[in-house]
Amino acid sequence: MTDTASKQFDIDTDIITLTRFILQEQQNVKSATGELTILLNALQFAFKFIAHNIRRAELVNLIGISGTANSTGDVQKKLDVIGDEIFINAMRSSNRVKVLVSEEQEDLIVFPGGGTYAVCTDPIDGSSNIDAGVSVGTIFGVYKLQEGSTGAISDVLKPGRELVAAGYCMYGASAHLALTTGNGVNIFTLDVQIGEFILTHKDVKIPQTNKIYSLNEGYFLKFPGYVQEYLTDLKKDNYSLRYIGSMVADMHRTLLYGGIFLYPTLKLRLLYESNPMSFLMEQAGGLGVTVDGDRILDIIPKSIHEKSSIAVGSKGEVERFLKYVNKK
Ligand code: AHM
Ligand code: MG
Repeated sequence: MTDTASKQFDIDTDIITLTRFILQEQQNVKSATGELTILLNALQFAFKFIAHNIRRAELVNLIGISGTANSTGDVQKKLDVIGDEIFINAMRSSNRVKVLVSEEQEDLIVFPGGGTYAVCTDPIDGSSNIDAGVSVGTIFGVYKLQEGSTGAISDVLKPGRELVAAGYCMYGASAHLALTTGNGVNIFTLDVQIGEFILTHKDVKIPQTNKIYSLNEGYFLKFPGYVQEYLTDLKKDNYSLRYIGSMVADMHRTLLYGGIFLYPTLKLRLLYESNPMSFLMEQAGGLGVTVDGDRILDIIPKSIHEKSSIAVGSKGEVERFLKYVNKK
C-alpha cells in the first residue's frame, strides 16, 4: 500500500474540527436531541465574529470607549458593546436559547420563540486590556431550562455544578476555545484560513501542582490576614507570580501550566466568571473555591450579577490555600 498524503508530506488531512467534534459527541449520547449541538454551533459563530472584530480593532477604529456604561456603571469599550450585540444576536437566532444573562445587560433577556437553554456570558472579559493588544476573552456557561419553564430568572440562579457546558474563548495571537460539556476539557485553536476551530489539546488535565500564583497583589493590604500569610509563605517557597489581568488569559495559562489564580476580594461575577471557570477547572481535574473555602460550584446565586471571591487552579495548590483558610 502506498503512503497516505498525511505520511508522505507530514500534513494532517484528517483534522478534528469543533463541528466534527460536537457532532461526534452528540452521536455518543443515545438520548441527545441535537439541541445543544445547534447551540454550540451558534456559540462558535459568535467567537469567530468577535475574534474577527478584535483582530482588526486598531485598523477600523474599534478601540477606545463607547461613551456608555454597563449595568454596574463600568465604562464600556466599543468592543464590549459590539461583542455583546454579536453574542445576543447569535444566541437569539439559534432559537435554542430562551434566557441570556450578559455582564453588559442589567436585566436577563428572555427571547421570544423556542429554546430549552439558558446562557450566561461575559462577552469580552478583561476589556480594560484591549487597547494594549493584550489577550481578552468570552466566558460562557450553559444551563438546561427547568422542566416546563418558559424562561425565568430561576433558570440561571442555580449552582454551577448544574452547568451542561462551559468554557471560554481567548482572543490572543490566535483564538483558543476551551470547552467542556461535562465530559472533560478540550481546547480548539481557530484556523483563520479555513475558518474552523481545530482540536489541538485533547482531554486536557491541569497539572496537580505548580509553583505559580496569579493575583493582583497590589490589593495585598485589603486581604484577610490568613490570605496575607499564605502569600508570604508562597514567596518563602520561591513561587513565581504571573498576572495578566485578563481572567481568561490567566486561566488559560493556569489550565496548561498549573498553579493557582486568586481574586480574594469581591469583583468577579459568579454566573459568568467564577462558575464557568470553576466548572472547566474541575472538569480538568482542578478545584475552585471562595476565599472562605466553599466550593464555588455549590453556591446558590441570589442575583444575576452576584460577585464571588475565587481561588481556582491545580488541586494541590488550592488544597494548600485551604490549609490557611482552615487556620483562620
Ligand atoms: P471585566 O469583566 O470588567 O473585564 O473585569 C474582569 C477582569 C478580569 O478579567 C480580571 O481577572 C480582573 O478583572 C482584573 O481586575 P484587577 O484590575 O482588579 O486586577
Ligand atoms: Mg468580566
